[in-house]
Amino acid sequence: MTASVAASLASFHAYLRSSKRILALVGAGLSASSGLPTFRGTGGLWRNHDAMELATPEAFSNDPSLVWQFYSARRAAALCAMPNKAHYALAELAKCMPEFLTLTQNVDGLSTRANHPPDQLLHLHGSLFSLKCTSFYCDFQEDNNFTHPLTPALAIASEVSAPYRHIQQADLPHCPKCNTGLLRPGVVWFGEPLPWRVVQAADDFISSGKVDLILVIGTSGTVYPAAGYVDRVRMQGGKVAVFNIDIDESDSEDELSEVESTGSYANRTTWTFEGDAAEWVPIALE
Ligand code: BJW
Ligand code: ZN
Repeated sequence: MTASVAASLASFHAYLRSSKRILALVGAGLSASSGLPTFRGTGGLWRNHDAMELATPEAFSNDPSLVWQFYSARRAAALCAMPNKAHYALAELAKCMPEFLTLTQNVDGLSTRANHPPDQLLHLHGSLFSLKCTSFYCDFQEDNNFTHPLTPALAIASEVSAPYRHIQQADLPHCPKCNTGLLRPGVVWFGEPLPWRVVQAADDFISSGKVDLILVIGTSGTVYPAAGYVDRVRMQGGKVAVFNIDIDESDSEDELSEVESTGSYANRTTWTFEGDAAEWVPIALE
């Protein structure tokens, strides 16, 4: 570890210990070292499968067979993956800090499997293991369905890279309540609202007192409204710590200007920890 990284870590530790209310915004990079691909960038999910083609309600209604094979493979991968040290470190911090909240954009269930306290974990984009009926007349929703494959026909989709083969609609998952509606994954697609209760709980946390610190872990910060929580904390006067394998210049701007103007790391508004989140988050939160 270089002297400047050690100094940065020391100043972060001091601020962390003095913080009363902390928010964590996490994304796909948190689960990267658990073997789950991210969405954008090298190895990103969308490289072989176009995001707009697969993660929209229109895509599902145009070709439910394609979209179900994609999500079936993702369910299989998430079930095989294990939480990593960063998932556990966040869960431990939550257990010893009552005013700590994790906002996860991930749908893989790994934070829950790391025993993150459920009342301090909000799933902004739903879950791969929730199912919803698509019939307008039916309100069926099921959480924590870990069956794989969901239908015998979906056994062909056990890997994201498995070749596509058309599956008849009758052989895709159907609703056990109305018996006619096609089921869909309980995730939030582009153009869909985030779950109302989740947004409400996140807003309540932010508006019921100043958030001292937001940990931004393994997310590109390109998808809204999730990305907007960082600026909301900053506007309250809270500080930002970014953990990412690929820090871009805008992430470290505050840090550099503060170091240049004050000559010290003590009052920086942003900390940046470049590298694998599974390595850096446990070190930073210890
Ligand atoms: C590592 C690492 C390692 C790698 N260690 N780091 C305002 C402005 C502009 C647009 C909009 C706006 N408000 C809304 C929009 C539209 C849209 C949007 O944001 N579009 C943008 C693309 C421009 N937003 C929406 O449509 C949202 N809905 C909405 O706003 O509704 C309004 C409404 C109201 C009322 C009625 C109707 C509508 C919904 C967004 C849903 C996003 N869904 C997805 C798919 C979920 C299901 C699935 O998993 O398939 O969520 S898209 C995808 O992106 C997924 C992710 O959760 C999300 C974020 O991605 P994430 O996690 O940041 O991953 P990556 O790959 O982008 O980044 C990984 C990062 O990790 C990188 O930085 C790496 O460097 C790093 N990394 N390895 C540390 N080892
Ligand atoms: Zn139904």
